[in-house]
Amino acid sequence: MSTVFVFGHKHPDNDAILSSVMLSQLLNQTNDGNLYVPRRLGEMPDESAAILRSWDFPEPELLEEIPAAREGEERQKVILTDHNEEVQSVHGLRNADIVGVVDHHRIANFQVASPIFFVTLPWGSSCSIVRYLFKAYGFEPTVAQASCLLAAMMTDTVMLKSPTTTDVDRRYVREFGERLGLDPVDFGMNIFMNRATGLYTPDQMVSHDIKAFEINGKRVFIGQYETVDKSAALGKIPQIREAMERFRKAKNGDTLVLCITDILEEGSQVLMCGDTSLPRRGLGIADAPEGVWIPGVLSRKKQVAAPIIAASGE
Ligand SMILES: [Mn+2]
Repeated sequence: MSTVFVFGHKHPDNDAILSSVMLSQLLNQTNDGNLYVPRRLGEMPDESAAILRSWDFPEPELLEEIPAAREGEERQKVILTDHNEEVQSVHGLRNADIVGVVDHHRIANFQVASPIFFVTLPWGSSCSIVRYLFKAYGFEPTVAQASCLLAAMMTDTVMLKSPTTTDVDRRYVREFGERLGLDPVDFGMNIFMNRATGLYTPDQMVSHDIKAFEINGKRVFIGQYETVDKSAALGKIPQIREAMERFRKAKNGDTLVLCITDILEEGSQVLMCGDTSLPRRGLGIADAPEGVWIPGVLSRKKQVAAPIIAASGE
C-alpha cells in the first residue's frame, strides 16, 4: 500500500482544489489498496474553503515540496490534477513518481517511464473529467460530492460562458442541477460571491491566479484576476503595473501578462510587462499603458495562452 498525494497546480483555483479532493475521494472508494490524500500547492481560494467547510470536508494540507527519497525509502507517488507541466507543479516533482494525471490543459514536456493513469480531455473543467471517472468506476457522487464538482464546473467555465465549455460540461451541469434541485447559474454566482477578490491589493490581483509557461526558452507568466466589477481594478492601473513588474522580477520572468476579467461584462482588460513582443503578436494588441479591453476573452487557456504560444512558432 502506498500513500499517493493528489494535487492541482500552484496558485490553486477552485478547479485545482476540488478536482484533487474529489478525485482522492473517488479513488479511495475504489479500495485499490492505496491511500489517496489531497494536497494543495498554495493558498486556499476563498470559494473552495467555503464549499468544503459547508460539507464538513477537511481542507487539503499545503505541500511545500517533495524531498528526495532517502535510501531504502519508496519515492513519493503523486497524481496531478488540473495541470501536467512541471513549471506549474510542486517543487521537487522529479523526486516523485507520477502515477496519474487528470487534466484539461495542453500537454507539454511530459514523459514517464511506466504506464500511468493519464486522463486528459479538452472539457471545460477538470471536475467534469472527475465526474466522468465517477461514472467509469461505477460510483454515483453523493449530494456533497455533486455540489463540490458542480461548484468547480461553474467557476472554471465562468458559468458555462467560457469558450472552453463543451456539450459534456453542459450536460453534467444540467444533471447535477436537477439532482440537487437548484439553478446552476444561481449556484455558481453564489460560489463567485464567496471570493474576497473585491478587496484584493494589486499584488494579490497579480499573484492570486498566475501560471508560468516556458515558451521558446522564455518564462512567460499569465495571470488572471476575475471580478464581477472591473472598475475598481481599473482605478488602480499604475499600482497594478508596479505589482506586475515586482512579481516578474522576483520570479525571473521574461514576460508577464495580466488579464483583468470581468465575468459579468464578459471580457478582459489585458496588461503586459517585460518583453511584450510575444503577447503583442499573439493577441494582436498594443502594450497600452492602461491595458487593452478585449471583449469576449474569458479563458486564459484558449484565448490568451494558446495564441501567445502559437505566435512563438511563427
Ligand atoms: Mn481547470
